[in-house]
Formats: sequence, structure tokens, C-alpha cells
Amino acid sequence: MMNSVVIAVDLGAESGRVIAAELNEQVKLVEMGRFLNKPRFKDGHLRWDMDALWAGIIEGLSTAAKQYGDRIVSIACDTWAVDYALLDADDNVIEEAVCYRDSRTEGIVEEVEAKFGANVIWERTGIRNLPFNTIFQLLALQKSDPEKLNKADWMLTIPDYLAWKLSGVKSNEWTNASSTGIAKPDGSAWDLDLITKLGLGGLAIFDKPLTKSGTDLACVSSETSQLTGLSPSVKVLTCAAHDTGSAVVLTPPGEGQFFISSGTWSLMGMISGKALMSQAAKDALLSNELAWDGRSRPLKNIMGLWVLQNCRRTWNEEGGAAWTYPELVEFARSAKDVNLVLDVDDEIFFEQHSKENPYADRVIKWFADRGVELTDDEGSISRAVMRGLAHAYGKTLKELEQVSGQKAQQLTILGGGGRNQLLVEMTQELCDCPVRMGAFEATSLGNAAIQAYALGLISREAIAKL
Ligand code: LFR
Repeated sequence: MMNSVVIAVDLGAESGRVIAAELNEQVKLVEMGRFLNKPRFKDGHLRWDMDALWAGIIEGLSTAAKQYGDRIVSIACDTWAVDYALLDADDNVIEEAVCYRDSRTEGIVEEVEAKFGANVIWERTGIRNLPFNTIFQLLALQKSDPEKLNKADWMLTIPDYLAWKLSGVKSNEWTNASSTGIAKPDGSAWDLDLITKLGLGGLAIFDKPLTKSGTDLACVSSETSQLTGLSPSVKVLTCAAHDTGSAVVLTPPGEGQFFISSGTWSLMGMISGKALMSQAAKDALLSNELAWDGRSRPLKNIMGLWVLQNCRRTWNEEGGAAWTYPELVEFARSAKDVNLVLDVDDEIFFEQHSKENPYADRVIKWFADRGVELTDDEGSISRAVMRGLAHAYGKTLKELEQVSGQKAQQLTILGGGGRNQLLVEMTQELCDCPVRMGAFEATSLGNAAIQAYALGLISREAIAKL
């Protein structure tokens, strides 16, 4: 593997990154580009600005091509899950991708549950009914604009879409497919029986196969090569296209090893030989997503740093401040209100910040509704959010232990959330097991590790040691 470079394109809800992974004795990550990700309202819906994201990726890849030239062997893309672009038979994008935080899915889960029962998706897939999951987005689209679905030939989740733009080859990578709520839990195919039952039978988008993580799709297209200066021999691979799937590749193997993939969301769970399908698992709101290697990845979605990110927008965008996250953490350390705990998973915290309904006010109101007066300052609010997260981790870890029958030996924190030292300390206090810090750039590292493994440049054992 000496001297080769693989490129991880990793998009998160706040920003996107193009990262070069130098594969030598150690794997060294070098940032080639970073750009903001700002969904905005367009044609009545909150949509991702796909052109801006694409421009950021091309710029990052061009930088990589200049810096590493022929050392670059491959690229893979990962992003958040569940969202998609629809392509017609002539490869036209039918509409700009809608963001899963758009309100179009409101009420759809309730409709599905009333018609088919609350367990209809869980029983077949082990996936929890999260209102933003792809299946509910598709059902919302079917209601509002069925023509778009009928004329679609491919549904590409966002990383699949980017891989297609880079290579010209369309695919449905299996970790991301598992997050849609309508794929078979072993990743072998779309669950056509379930899809038909839910009223989406016969659509062309589901007559496509699923593709494993680590598949060689093709070389970059000549257009990509021209745009970026990358050699035409650079391969486009699939990694775990679902960012969480790439991040948790770095979970140490063995019994009792749990993870938190900590970023905009906190995903807390484990890698497991089998899906956790008991009633207790369902009650604990777990989702059995697919791991890159075909095992199961039972986890719970916890609202994550999203609430803090949006409070920061209140202070910075509306209030004219310019607080950084480290500053907010320092304020939280010396906050007036020390022990307040916010329920970060309350649905009022799902939608993004708006001028009309600023986040910091939402937090204060949440406490006021419960008869508690929270001091209206950055420190107290940030601290209540972080304590809320740590409490959610403590509770979820107990549930995971119970449902899996495995006592926690170690909890690994993966991703940028690990930089928040106060949150790490609180997590340590509330989770009764040793906490280990994993890589801050876990998603890019996991993405790169899957590429290197697929190319035969690194062993399974070496991945576990990254
Ligand atoms: C994290 C993540 C979560 C998924 C959420 C929405 O970035 O991918 O795993 O539930 O975003 O797609």
C-alpha cells in the first residue's frame, strides 16, 4: 500500500470535505477542500444545493490531483442517509433533492401505521419508523406529485448520485439502501413485497440491484478527469455510502463494544452478527441498519449536536455574535445553571433554525413549559443541551446492553463530536463503562479504509487498528 492515495468525499449536514488518505505505514488524512452545506427553500421545499456541493467536490479533487498526481488510485463518496435524487430514463434529474428535514413527510408515518399497523416496516427490515426515512419521503411524493415517481428510472441516494456524477455508473449501495426502510435486512435486494404492500409496487426505481460497499464501479468519466485533472485510471468505488456506516468501521471488534458516531446526529449502537428484532429492541427505538460487510448495525438516532449547531445560529446569525464551538464549551463549563437536562429528542428540535422560531428560544420555552426557568445565556443553554445528550447516551447504552445481552466493555466516540471535551466528560459520567476516543475524522477514515481494503491494500486486522 506504500505511497498510494485514496480520496474520501464526505458530506455532512453542515459541511462537505474532500480528504486525501495517504496509505503508508500509517494512514494519514490530509484535507483537500472543505465547503459549507446550506440547504435552502426552493420551489416550496427545503432542498440541498447540489450544484454548490458538486462545485466544492470538483475543487477539492482538483487540489488533490495537483498535490498527488498519479499516486491517487480511487475515490468514494459518503453522505448522510435517506435523501435521494430521481433520474428519468434519459438521466435527467427530475427535481433537486429535497432535504429530509423538510416538512413534506408530516403525518405520513401515522397514515402508514393506521393502514398497515405500526410494525409493518419493522417486522421485515428491523428499521424504526423515522418520519424522514426514504420510504416516507417517497410516499409523500406519491401523494403530491406521483408523475415524478412514475417517470423515474433510478433513485440514487446522495452519495450514489455523486458516484454517478464522477463515474457515469449508477448504483444503489447497500448500507444506504438499508436506511430507506424498504431494503431486505441482509442487503440482498429491495423488499418488493413490502414496497408493493405500501403502495409503491411496479416502480422502475426498484427493479435495480443493490451494490455492496467496496465495489469497483468504474474509472472516473472523461468529463470528471478533465474537470479535475485526475488521471482517467482513478477508480470510483463504493464505500459505506451511509456516513455512519463508514464511521463505525473503526469500532473495535469483540463483545460489548459500543459506539457513538457523534456529529450532527449522535448514532449510538454496535456492530452485531444478527439484527436485534425483539419487542424490547423496537421499544428502545433501535434501527438495524446494515454494516459495510453485511453484518447488522443496530443503533439509535439521538438528535446529536444539531441542537447546539442551531442555537449557535441563533446567537451568530440573529444576534451578531461569532461564537466558535470551543467558546460555547467554555461558557458551558462555567454556566449558571449546572444540572438542567434538555430532552434533545423532542420533536420541536427536528426542524432547522428559522428567524421566526430561533433555536435558543425554543430551548428556553421547552424548560418554561415544564415550569423551569433556564438562564437565557449561551453557557446555560449549551450546557443543558450537552447534559441532555449525555443523559440520552446513558439511557440508550443501558437499553442496548439489555437488548443485545452484552455488557458494555467499552464505548468508542467516533467523529467530530469527540472534540467537545465537556460532552465527553459528561458521557463518561453518565455511561457506566470505559469511554475511548476514536478518530475525529472517523467517517473519512472509514471511507478510505473500505477503499483500501477493497483494493487489497490493507487487511481486516489493520482496519481494526486504525
Ligand atoms: C448522520 C446520518 C444518520 C441518519 C441521518 C439522516 O449523518 O446519516 O445516520 O439517520 O444522518 O440521514
